[in-house]
Amino acid sequence: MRKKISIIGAGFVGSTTAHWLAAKELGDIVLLDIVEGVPQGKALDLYEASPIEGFDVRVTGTNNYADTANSDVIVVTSGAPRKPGMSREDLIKVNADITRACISQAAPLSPNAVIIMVNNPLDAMTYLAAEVSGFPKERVIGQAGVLDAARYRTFIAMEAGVSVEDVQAMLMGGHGDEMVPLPRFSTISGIPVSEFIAPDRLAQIVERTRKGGGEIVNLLKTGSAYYAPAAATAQMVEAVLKDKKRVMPVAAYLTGQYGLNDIYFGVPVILGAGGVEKILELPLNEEEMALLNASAKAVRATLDTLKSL
Ligand code: PYR
Repeated sequence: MRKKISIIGAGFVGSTTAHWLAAKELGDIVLLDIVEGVPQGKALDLYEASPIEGFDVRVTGTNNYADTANSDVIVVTSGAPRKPGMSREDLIKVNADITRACISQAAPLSPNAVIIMVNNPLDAMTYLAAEVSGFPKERVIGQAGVLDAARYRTFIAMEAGVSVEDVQAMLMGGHGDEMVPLPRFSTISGIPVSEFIAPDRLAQIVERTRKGGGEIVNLLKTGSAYYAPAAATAQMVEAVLKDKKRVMPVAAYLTGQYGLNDIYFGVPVILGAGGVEKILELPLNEEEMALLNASAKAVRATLDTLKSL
């Protein structure tokens, strides 16, 4: 039987995620939105591309949560995107209400699903989704590290003049401007990135990565990024549905790892059919730990705001 993936939110990120998932033939896709006609229209349009692209998956659009029942993966993209001048944290009130509504309706219908959160502020919305769904924490995760690491990898490849395929990079922390790209854990085909890029240029790349989401917002002016966020989400869905045991950074629930408790935070994990199957603890040095703690402090402040709403 085909796998079933429901995407809640048929905006740019949701519909582009559907596109990547369909192209990868990962399963039947249900695109849900509260706006009437939009998920139906986008789903039908994408389905009509299938004879040309040759993907045998069913794509349907709906306004009715009943159509998402028995999903293997639920992706939540619903929410307001940021505009120039806004931080991801500025979205908390409106997106918390939306997240509560989406999860309380979708989770009971798919009790065995893995939930992948994509809306912002990402780490706080993932925490909220875990709370509202009541799912085991390893089956509620947030997409951010794959996207942020992809930006970092792109900038490294541009600077070094090498294929993006050969750049592997780790990045940890919250999905905010305090995120922590880790040059010491970044290589070009196994060769330390420091062999290719001078320290001052690498520092600039780290800084550009941290502000990578904002760079796109400032260019688009009317919304935020969607191609790379959607591709990152699709890669996580694939890791779960194919039980690939991929090693990637995701927002995972911490119970003491890196000295942090009761927080969703970007860390490297093994991602498979069970969601987060293992959290990997890297031997960070003092400087890296200090940066990580600064990022955790920022996520904690957003969580405090969430809890006070
Ligand atoms: C980003 O592009 O980083 C978002 O959070 C949407």
